[in-house]
Amino acid sequence: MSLSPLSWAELTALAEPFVFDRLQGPTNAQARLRLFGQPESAVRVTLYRDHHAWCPYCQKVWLWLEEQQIPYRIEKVTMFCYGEKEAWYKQKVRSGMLPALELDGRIITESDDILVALEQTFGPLAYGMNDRAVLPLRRLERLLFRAWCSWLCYPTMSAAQEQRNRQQFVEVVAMVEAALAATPGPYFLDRFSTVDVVFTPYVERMNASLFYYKGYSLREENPYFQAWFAAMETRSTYRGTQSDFQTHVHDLPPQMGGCWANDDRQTQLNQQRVDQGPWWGLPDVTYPEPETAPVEALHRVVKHRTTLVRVNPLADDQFDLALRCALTQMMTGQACQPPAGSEVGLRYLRDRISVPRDMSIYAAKHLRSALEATAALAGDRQGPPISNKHRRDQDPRNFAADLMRSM
Ligand SMILES: N[C@@H](CCC(=O)N[C@@H](CS)C(=O)NCC(=O)O)C(=O)O
Repeated sequence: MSLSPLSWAELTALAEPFVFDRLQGPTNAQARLRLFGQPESAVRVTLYRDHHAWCPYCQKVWLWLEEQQIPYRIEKVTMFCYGEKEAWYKQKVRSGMLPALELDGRIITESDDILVALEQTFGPLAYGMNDRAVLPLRRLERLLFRAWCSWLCYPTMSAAQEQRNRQQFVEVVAMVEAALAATPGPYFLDRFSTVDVVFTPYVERMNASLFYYKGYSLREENPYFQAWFAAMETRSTYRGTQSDFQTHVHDLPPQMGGCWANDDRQTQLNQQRVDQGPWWGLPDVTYPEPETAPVEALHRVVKHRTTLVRVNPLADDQFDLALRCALTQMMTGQACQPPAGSEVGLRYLRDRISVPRDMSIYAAKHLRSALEATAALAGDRQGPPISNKHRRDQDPRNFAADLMRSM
């Protein structure tokens, strides 16, 4: 039996129990100011990072500040791949590159230099960036990064070349596994430290992109990586910055200049699963799902519903109804028949939920699943494909009114 869709008033009432303190609560991508219980007058730091939380070097600085509980302001800037760089930012940082940090009025760029400046001011995160124990691990991280790029970001002319690139990456992974095995706990040194922060952004992106483009599961094939990811996921700081597979595999190509899939059967299966579900059980997250995940997803959609309806390729009335059907299905678990032809609009949104920009990883799994289940009742047409060259479909100017409201 199909339910009739709940009204926005009913959905808003269901979303109400979700309360979240962006300023003082757990790490989140929406905050513009983080105080950690201190007065605003204590703020000495402004972090300039990208609107969508896609920039890996920004994640590194973001995670460090959250771990150290340094009060800071966040200013969001557009990346070239999804829009036009703000003129005020180019006046501060001529290259427009991210991240940048303002510390007591001084602008610092380059994420490693930023971390060094932060630790000189506020103290190191367990170990300093230039500590004797840290330097070789930082070099190993760059070696891993280069092996990943060589495999993922260049087209290969032959199966033998593809195999060599894979082998080269796997050999560096074995070195990282050995480094992780050399300490008693799950982290790179004897306790959580700046080294884990340095590895986080690209290891997360490697896990997603190799699963999708190469049929290789970094997290599942390497026990020490698995333990490291699991340990990272015990930290609310990491959970707040953590993205999901679907977001990363489509935000990386325009940032990296392309990601090249091999033609393995496993790759095809993984691509189908990441794009079209089911999203449960993917090796992008393993910590237990919080009970609040569906209501979080609802809360976020209700808040931005006017813009979501406006930017959707379907007519406003048709998508408004279809979206309410999907949300009704998400909150009640019962099917709600959407209007004929609305599957394209529902899948358009399914493909553009961005984690953690819009919501946490489990909230997104609920929302993607409800959108897909509802779309499937209408038909099997997919939404317009996502470009590999740019993501101007995500231009933050389309969401300008919402951005003002979320300040
Ligand atoms: N070495 C720099 C690299 C920074 C970098 O490559 N930033 C990219 C984003 S991840 C950037 O700002 N690109 C310009 C843009 O996309 O707008 C650092 O560590 O901070």
